[in-house]
Amino acid sequence: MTLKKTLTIAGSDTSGGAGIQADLKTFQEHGTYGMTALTVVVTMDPDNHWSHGVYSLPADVLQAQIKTALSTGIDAIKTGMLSTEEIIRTAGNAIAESGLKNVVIDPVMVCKGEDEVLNPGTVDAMVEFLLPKAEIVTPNLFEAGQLAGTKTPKTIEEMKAVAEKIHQLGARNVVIKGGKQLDHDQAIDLFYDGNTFTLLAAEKTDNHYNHGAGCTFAAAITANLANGLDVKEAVLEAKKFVTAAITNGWKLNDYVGPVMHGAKNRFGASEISTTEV
Ligand code: PXL
Repeated sequence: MTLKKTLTIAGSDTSGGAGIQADLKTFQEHGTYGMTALTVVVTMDPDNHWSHGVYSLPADVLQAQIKTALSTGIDAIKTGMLSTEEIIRTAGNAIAESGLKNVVIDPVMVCKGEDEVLNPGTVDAMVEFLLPKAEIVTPNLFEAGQLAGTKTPKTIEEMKAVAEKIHQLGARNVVIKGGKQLDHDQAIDLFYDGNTFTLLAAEKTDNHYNHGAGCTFAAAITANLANGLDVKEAVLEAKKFVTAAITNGWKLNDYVGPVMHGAKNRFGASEISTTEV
């Protein structure tokens, strides 16, 4: 039996909920064979309120990992936390050389609870080296505003305008994760394929244990593309997967509660509704 191969170019979340750990768990749940190219190691200090340490790997080490993985014939690639401009350029150029269409860009700029953009200049590098290669880009509200060079969208109309801008920058499809943050009675994401805007809505949960939700959503899209779904179907199925994961999020310690990556396959998918807007 051969498996579809999925590669994540991302950081290690030592606590296991986000980053490559989320990606590999999610790939596994989708029956794809996960591979990794590590960009950065993130640690958490239990003696200092779980504050994050961020340790970047050299770009040539990243380059060598991507070369290894691509040589095996990858079906879909996802990018996550890319900590420096050089790392972003290295990833973007390698993706371009691969000629792969199934490219999911999760433009990670902050970890939950830490509110700095990772590094000045990384947003410009993402726009230059990653967006033009994206089959789909998966920003949250803050990241969407940063990529579009506008303020953070707060309404569905503002999300539509920002999605159009990001599409013009070269991403073939855009899904903006409104999640629970929008002033709406459901958890809303907006999908745009260059023609049509579709709202994806799930019931809001009052569970605050959602660490790793963004990585898990993008990894599920990546696996779904590798498994042959079209982009919209891949996004819809990923939303069902991540909603189940969030609904079953759990407390790891006093600081962090990860999603349960395997929840959909154990407890069933969550209901999602779609509406064109
Ligand atoms: O959730 C964003 C994220 C992505 N990647 C890594 C992280 C985090 C947040 O903690 O550690 C490696």
